[in-house]
Amino acid sequence: MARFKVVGVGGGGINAVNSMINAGIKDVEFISIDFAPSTSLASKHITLGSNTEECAKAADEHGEEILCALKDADMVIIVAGIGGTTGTSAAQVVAKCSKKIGAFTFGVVIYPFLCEGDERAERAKNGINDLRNVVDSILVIPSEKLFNNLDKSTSLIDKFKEIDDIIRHGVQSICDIGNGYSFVGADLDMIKAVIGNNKFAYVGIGEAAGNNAPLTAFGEAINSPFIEEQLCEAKGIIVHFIGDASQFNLLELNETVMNIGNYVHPEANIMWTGVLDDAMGDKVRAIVVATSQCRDYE
Ligand SMILES: Nc1nc2c(ncn2[C@@H]2O[C@H](COP(=O)(O)OP(=O)(O)OP(=O)(O)O)[C@@H](O)[C@H]2O)c(=O)[nH]1
Ligand SMILES: [Mg+2]
Repeated sequence: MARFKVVGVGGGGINAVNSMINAGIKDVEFISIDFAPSTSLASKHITLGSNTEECAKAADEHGEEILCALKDADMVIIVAGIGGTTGTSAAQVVAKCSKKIGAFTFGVVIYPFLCEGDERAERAKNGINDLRNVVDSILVIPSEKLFNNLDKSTSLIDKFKEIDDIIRHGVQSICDIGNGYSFVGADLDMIKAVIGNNKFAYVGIGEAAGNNAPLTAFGEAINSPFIEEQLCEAKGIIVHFIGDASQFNLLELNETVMNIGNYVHPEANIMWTGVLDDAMGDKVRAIVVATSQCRDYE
């Protein structure tokens, strides 16, 4: 089995990690890092213990402790809200430590809502552009794009939870594939080949039931607000299905996977995988992680 370590850095990162722990993601070790003791449910918490202004320096000073926590990992997934102080600066330190031990390093960052202000947005952009230089691949969740389907009862916290769920499903899929649970052969090296090598990744999720559920779920995933128009330029795509065995009709599945190439760049590296879960009932979930070459985040 591959060894996965997921590190939540700062308040947003730790909340996202807590949601994974509450949902019972298996075969993953969780670590959290914040400047103060926190509400983290991770088995290992590192307190940087300085005022937040000195966060980058404090994270550097905890390099040995971070290296020790990451030890033996094959893949390190760093989750942080970007644009604040702790996540933005300490995520880079964690990424450097992860590269140092030779782990495949995947950054997952939550980009702030517009209403959080220009200053935060500017810090977030700079933070992403710095982080992308020290990870193998970076997935940015642009929170602002969740502004469709809003009504007066939607709270900011609801939207944070929605983002946490998307990250959780993405992380669970990567770990399941990497651990060999897919019913079509796949492993961590194949994931690395598709999403690695200095890429920008984006994620979409869809769910459907009934006739042709895999195809409908895939359609919903690629039309999700985080994917949209960029997909045609994607040079890599992983399409992962979760559902009960009865939902994977061979003809339907075949039609769905043969279709993937129509939506991405002609040279795209395409990978599809699936995991059985009878708790899904008559539903199929499709999780799409697509990648394009890294560029400056604007
Ligand atoms: N999905 C999600 N995003 C969050 C959550 N909390 C904060 N964020 C986002 O993450 C960004 C960074 O915020 P925090 O993670 O609280 O900041 P921090 O890294 O702890 O930094 P400081 O508190 O400033 O030291 C925010 O601008 C929000 O957009 C959360 O619970 N879930
Ligand atoms: Mg904080």
